[in-house]
Amino acid sequence: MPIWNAEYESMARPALEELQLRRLKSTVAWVYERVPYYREALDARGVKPRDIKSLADVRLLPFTDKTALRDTYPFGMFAVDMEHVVRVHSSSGTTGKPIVVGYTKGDLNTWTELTARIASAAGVTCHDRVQMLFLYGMFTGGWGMHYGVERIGATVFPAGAGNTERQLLMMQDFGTTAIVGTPSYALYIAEVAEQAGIDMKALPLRLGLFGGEPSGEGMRDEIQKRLGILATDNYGLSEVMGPGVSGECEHQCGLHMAEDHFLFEVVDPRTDEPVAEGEEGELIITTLTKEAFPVLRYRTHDLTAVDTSACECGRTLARMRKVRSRTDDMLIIRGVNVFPSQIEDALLEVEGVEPHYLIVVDREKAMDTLELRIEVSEAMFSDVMRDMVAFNKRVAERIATVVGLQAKVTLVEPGTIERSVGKARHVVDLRKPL
Ligand code: DLL
Repeated sequence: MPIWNAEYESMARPALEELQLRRLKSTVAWVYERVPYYREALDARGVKPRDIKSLADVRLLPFTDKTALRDTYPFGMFAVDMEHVVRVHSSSGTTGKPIVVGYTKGDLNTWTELTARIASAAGVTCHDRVQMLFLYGMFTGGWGMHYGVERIGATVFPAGAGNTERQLLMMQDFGTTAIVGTPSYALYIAEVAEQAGIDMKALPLRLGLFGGEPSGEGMRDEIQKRLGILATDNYGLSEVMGPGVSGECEHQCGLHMAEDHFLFEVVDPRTDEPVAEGEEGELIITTLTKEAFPVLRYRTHDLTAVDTSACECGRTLARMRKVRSRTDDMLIIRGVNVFPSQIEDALLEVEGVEPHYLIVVDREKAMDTLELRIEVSEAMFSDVMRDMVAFNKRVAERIATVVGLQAKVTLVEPGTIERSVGKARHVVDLRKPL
């Protein structure tokens, strides 16, 4: 299959490293001049942009984490004036204080190139009709993939997430050949289709590009079998760009990383020391070409391992193993990133909620479910049904506002949630690894 940008995707490693070093030096100089946060962080370590002389010198730079991005909310990490920012996105999950990221025209062009790259690696061509199942809006998934697919010249149906019956109707009537969305939604579509008696394998659908949440080989097999397609995985995060950071080619043997635009490190999260190739650790990303929102050594909290061996497709870009877990407690529920602490804060704001609660995440017919089992005070645990229903509604509304997810709220009698002598267990994730 042809490579979208063979010049960069199949570069010899020495030339790639030379390019990375040049770009790293200019990124460090760029943020030092333009972003007070980075200038202070570099000064505090006694590091000047001129100290970056080799790629290994990236380790002189400070790590950046979510806290820094939150503390500078909304635009404090932008390295250009707003007049040069043409698009803003934010991380999913919070309406409280999301992480806000910006793009210049140049950034959008790079982003489009990189999503075109992964769509093309999966096999999308100008002959495809691509139905977008990702959310559009502040989430990077919809828009990010949309422009890349369009650049390839494929026909895009920007359906967005949800309304599964209509999605199926479009797939049948418009002759959709590829879908782009979360793997769990793809599986849900397969189930709805089966119930409706639609034979997906008889449709022209042949490809699926999935990402935004972890999924294993078991999930891939299911999707491929039930939809009759080839399914590839792609990875990214808003803080460094969105989708397009890495993605699988048709050989499905790891996600080719856009090393010409990002410098990737894998470190042992306990010691912060680099791990050997093939060993698992936390992925750390430094952007090399971003203008509006560059990041130095961003801690993704995602666990993976890197493989630089040759791939049959001819790309020389290293591949990262599918991300299956994280170093922190972030949950991804129906594609929305949620920290248990956010749920706790929202819950405790509602009068009558006791700090004894359990967050139960499960999966019903391939769709994630969120249930909150909450102990209410003796006074609240009234037998007046009307009061209980109103209380339930208040809690569910609060969660929907803060976290952006519909939750089932179950009130339980005081004293019924297991107490713990050590760390309280607030989250039960019953989803079986797929
Ligand atoms: O999920 C960007 C994206 C959209 C990637 C569409 C691919 C396709 P965020 O909402 O900021 O951005 O969430 C980023 O989601 O740190 C991972 O923990 C997780 N994640 C994203 N893609 C994958 C994947 C988008 N393919 C966070 N496998 C990341 C596993 C993934 N985890």
